[in-house]
Amino acid sequence: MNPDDLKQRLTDDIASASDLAALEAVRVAAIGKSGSVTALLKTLGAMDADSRAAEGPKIHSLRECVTAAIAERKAALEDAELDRRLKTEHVDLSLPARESPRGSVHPVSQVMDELAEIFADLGFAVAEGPEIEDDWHNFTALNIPETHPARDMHDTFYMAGEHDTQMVLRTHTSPVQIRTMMSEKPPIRIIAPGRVYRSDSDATHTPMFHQIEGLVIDRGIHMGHLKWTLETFLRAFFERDDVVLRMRPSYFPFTEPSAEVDVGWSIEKGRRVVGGSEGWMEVLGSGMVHPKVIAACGLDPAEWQGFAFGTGVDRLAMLKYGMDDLRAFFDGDLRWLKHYGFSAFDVPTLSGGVGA
Ligand code: 2NL
Repeated sequence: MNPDDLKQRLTDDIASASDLAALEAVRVAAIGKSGSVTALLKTLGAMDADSRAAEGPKIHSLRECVTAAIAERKAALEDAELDRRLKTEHVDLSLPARESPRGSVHPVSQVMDELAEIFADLGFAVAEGPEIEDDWHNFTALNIPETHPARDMHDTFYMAGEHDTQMVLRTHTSPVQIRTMMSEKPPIRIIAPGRVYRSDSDATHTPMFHQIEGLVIDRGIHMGHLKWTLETFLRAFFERDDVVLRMRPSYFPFTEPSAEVDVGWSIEKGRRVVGGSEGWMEVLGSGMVHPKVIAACGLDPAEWQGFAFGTGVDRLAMLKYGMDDLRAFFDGDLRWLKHYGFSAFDVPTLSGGVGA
């Protein structure tokens, strides 16, 4: 077929291609490997020079025209397709939103909330303070002498402070209580939850962990107040009325007398649970605030007495929710959090709590 006739036929074919697939078929039949225009191009090779000079430009121009016409038709078909979709498709604003990934509350945060809730019921406020402390608030005011092993470089993270002073990552939350005693008048009833740091790392110790301490300062405070408070707190926390306490004499520089507190456990359905007294495990340290500590905070120990206690929040979480490896708390493994994490709506209700 001569180039002019072929051009006419292909122009008709392109114009009548009603969709992209039909247009593609026309393209392949025209300028594809064995297309009609391609076949015409191939005849040039067998021509003598004069015929080639005459026919060459016609055939090449035919190829260009066809290619351009196909591109134009393709754009028109795509526009038409877009118009059709814009007319027929619409956004349904009434559909529910696609769900985005939702986080969960870390067990340590959940337990801190539970503890704050329980102690709020008992009239304790939450106190907070800096994690980078000076030597005086972290050690000296707490009757921890210069030679005490807690001050050892190996046990504590020191850093340089301003004006040639030395600062320390607080090793307990006690400095928060020191600050409260310095700035507020008794009676004082506070808990101090938060991060604390020790240079210690193995299966049962992480260099950062969470502690909660409690402090009561008032007139006429004695060990009976301490024991009742701890018993009431532990029964509310473990949600069992049969939690039994055992207090053993102990030593802390900042309390006198000092007592370690064990809770009784028993075996239920093959698992060890808090409650009863088949065996004992240590959960708290406690005691009557040392007169030297009270005096260091500017209060008269003859007038004001108090009790204090401290425990690990991570450990309490492990005991209450049956977790077995302390290190998993800080791995950031989302699978672990999915298993143990709490929904933001799991506010601590404490059905077996203090007020109940
Ligand atoms: C433990 C023991 C304890 C305290 C913390 C305290 C705070 C002040 C004064 C006196 Cl300001 N005492 N805190 C008392 C006894 C024990 O913690 O085993 N913690 C993990």
